[in-house]
Amino acid sequence: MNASEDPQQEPSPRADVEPSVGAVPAERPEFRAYHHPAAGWGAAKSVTRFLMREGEYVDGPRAIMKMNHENGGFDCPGCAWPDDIKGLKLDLCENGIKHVTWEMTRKRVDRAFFAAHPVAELSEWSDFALEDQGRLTEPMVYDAATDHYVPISWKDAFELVGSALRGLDDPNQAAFYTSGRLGNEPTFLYQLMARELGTNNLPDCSNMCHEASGRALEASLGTGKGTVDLKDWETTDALFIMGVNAASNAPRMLTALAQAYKRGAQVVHVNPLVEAAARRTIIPHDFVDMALFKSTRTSTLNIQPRIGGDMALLRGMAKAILEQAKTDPKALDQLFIDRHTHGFEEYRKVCEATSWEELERQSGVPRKDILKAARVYRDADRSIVSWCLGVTQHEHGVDTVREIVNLLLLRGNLGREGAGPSPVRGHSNVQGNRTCGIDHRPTTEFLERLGEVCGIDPPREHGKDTVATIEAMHRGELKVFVGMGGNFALAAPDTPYTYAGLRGCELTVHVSTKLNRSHLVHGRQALILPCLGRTERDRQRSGEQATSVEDSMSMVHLSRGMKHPASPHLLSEPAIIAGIARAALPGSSTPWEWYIEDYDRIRDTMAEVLDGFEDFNRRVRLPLGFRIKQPARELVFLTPSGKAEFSAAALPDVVPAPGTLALGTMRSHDQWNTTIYSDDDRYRGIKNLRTLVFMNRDDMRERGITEFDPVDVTATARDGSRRSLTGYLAVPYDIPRGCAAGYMPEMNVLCAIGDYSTQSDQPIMKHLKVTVTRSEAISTPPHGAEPAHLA
Ligand SMILES: Nc1nc2c(c(=O)[nH]1)N[C@H]1C(S)=C(S)[C@@H](COP(=O)(O)OP(=O)(O)OC[C@H]3O[C@@H](n4cnc5c(=O)[nH]c(N)nc54)[C@H](O)[C@@H]3O)O[C@H]1N2
Ligand SMILES: Nc1nc2c(c(=O)[nH]1)N[C@H]1C(S)=C(S)[C@@H](COP(=O)(O)OP(=O)(O)OC[C@H]3O[C@@H](n4cnc5c(=O)[nH]c(N)nc54)[C@H](O)[C@@H]3O)O[C@H]1N2
Ligand SMILES: [Mo]
Repeated sequence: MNASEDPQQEPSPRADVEPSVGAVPAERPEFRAYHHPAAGWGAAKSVTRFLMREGEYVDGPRAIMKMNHENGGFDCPGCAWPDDIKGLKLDLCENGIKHVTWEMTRKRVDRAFFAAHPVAELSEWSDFALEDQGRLTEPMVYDAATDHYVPISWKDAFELVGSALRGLDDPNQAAFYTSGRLGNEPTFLYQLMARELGTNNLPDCSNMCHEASGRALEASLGTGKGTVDLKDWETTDALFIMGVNAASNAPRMLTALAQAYKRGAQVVHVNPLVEAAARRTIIPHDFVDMALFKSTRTSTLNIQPRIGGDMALLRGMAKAILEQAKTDPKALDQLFIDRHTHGFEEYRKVCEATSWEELERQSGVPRKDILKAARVYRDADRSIVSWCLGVTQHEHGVDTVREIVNLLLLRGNLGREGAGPSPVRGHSNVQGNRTCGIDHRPTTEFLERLGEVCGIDPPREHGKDTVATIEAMHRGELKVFVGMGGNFALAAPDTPYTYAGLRGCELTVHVSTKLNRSHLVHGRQALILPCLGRTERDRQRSGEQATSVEDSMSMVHLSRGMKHPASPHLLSEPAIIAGIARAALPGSSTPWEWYIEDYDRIRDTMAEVLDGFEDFNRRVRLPLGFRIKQPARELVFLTPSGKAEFSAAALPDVVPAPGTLALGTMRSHDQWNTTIYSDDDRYRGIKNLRTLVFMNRDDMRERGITEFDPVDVTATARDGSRRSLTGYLAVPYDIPRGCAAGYMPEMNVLCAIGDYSTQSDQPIMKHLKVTVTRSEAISTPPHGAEPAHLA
């Protein structure tokens, strides 16, 4: 694979280093439609194979049994799905197990490894190979003279970061990125450090993920979170699952879907692709089902909108409900609308003014199917709408999430059992990060409380998000970049542009567990600071420590690692933050060292600063933890009108221009964001291939493309610049015409830095405007033969 950038764009100094993410690409790619149920024995087999490969069959299973337990144990870092409320002892999934095992590997990246491999050499390795080397063991600093990472003591490492931060003309020349698995306590310290330094530059993965959900819910309901919990999922009459590949990315949701089906609830999936979760599952911890190979349906209706067509579909459903209400007053909950909402008349007018033809065209869904979905919604006493990235990573992501709320408000599906909006968050603590202060646009009230309790004077000026951080690097305005977890270089859009930005920094610092691309695409000076993983024991002066996390449904609970640390030289994330803070702020009156001795002390301060964290230390130790109050759930709306706000936004035009396709980037089954476990995507029937484009057969035919033909994919950005990937293989798939899909992070090359939503500032990762043509660069191999670039 190679990527070319627009000649108008400034080339990156080492644009030769393109992401080469795949695992073992030498094997022949295969594509065979997958017909088996999700989870069940297929998942069990895959886990066994994975545990064998990682050599974890001794420690692995024992540790895994401790995952997601109500008392003790650690929270699965795999996703943000809540733990079973009945304290289910085997509340885990294939991908969670893979994720944890990946952290628990016995392989190590030590000083000998770095001595043997210069950065220039490592830069040629695939991303899979980098992470596959195992756990980082001690702090390393980049030595430009030899192009090697060499060992450095923790003390010197902290001093290096501290002096760089102290030497800045303006604290806004630094940015502090957070990847969403950082626990609440280190999160709180991290934002405190940034604000004590004087900046709100706190970009995070949320800027690429659910920013749109937060902003929409805030505008509609006054608080940027969902209102439901698992009990609601268990009692609802209708579940609408939009834009999420649950079988791969939130597999524990499968159990909830199967149970909903079993008790007769309606389960409607809205996705351009009919994903595995929209078919059947075998519930992995239901031993009878497993033994009898008994699968349960997980869907009663599948709707395939075009990419970006969700808002039109939702508006169509609302229009149908409003039309029905003329003869059937029960179709609307007029009492709820009158009492609790604002802006209904305007919304009704917008719905009435939009023609069915327009709704069909924009959604890509025939009217009869829109009506089918509306009927399910009308007939349900209680409905939940759940969504993930298929809804958020669009130009109009905020409007679409607000349209979800509009629909819910029409029938009073809020503030009562079994009803409400339910975003599925990504990283296991991404929601907690926001709650605990990672926000480049903090509220004045939060800053005032923080300042008062912690005795600092936080800056009021808004900070930079992910995209703004990269742009500031290019302007030379951002000199120090600290990444608290994650893999910024690969996760961010416009790969060569992001690389060049990072390389322009004076210092890049990454707190990580494994070697990744971000360590190799570094600033003039660079540090790798290795930390304890979530599975590992964190021993401090007062004894063993635990940190807390908040799941998608606002439950906060403790997570306690029990494994022996991968190396004696690892520090915990809180300890690393405190070390940097002390070096950067020598005169600080914040008791950094005292906090680290006992995390209860951090929690006591958090209880004073954060809404809903009163009595934090006691409540977090309750079985299953505690739920942060969600005012909208109690029908208290912190909006200017004091009511839930209807949004009457205009319908966007999402129909691709002739000859172009709308392309969504997504995850395969065997990957965790930028971490790739293998080149397979089991539920989509793919083996040994990541450099692919899923296309509608008719779109392929029109272009003279057949299965596995090499193609060039060219994206045109808003500013007219173009970015291409060549030699990808076309795969015919059940996807609406005009739509295409492929994998992140390889395809981030196609996503221009300037193409972010004007509503959420999120990069438009699910809606790239592309052309796909037969690749001229590579001669077409005979069908089934080894494609040239993979051979
Ligand atoms: N195993 C595993 N688990 C994970 C992750 C992982 O990488 N691996 N990542 C975690 C993170 S950070 C996140 S944010 C979540 C991500 O979870 P998902 O949101 O499931 O992530 P994606 O793979 O990007 O898939 C998005 C889905 O949206 C659909 N889609 C694309 N465009 C549209 C559209 O216009 N409308 C609709 N309705 N659907 C559309 C795609 O077909 C796909 O099914 O998962 C989390 N959990
Ligand atoms: N095109 C496209 N791009 C996308 C997306 C998309 O759908 N399409 N999705 C976006 C989304 S939703 C997200 S959330 C971002 C993800 O962006 P990030 O969160 O930045 O990326 P990850 O791949 O999750 O980070 C993996 C790295 O985290 C480190 N790590 C693992 N465990 C720990 C730990 O316990 N502590 C610390 N300190 N480090 C650890 C390891 O070194 C590992 O290499 O990507 C975004 N990028
Ligand atoms: Mo995410």
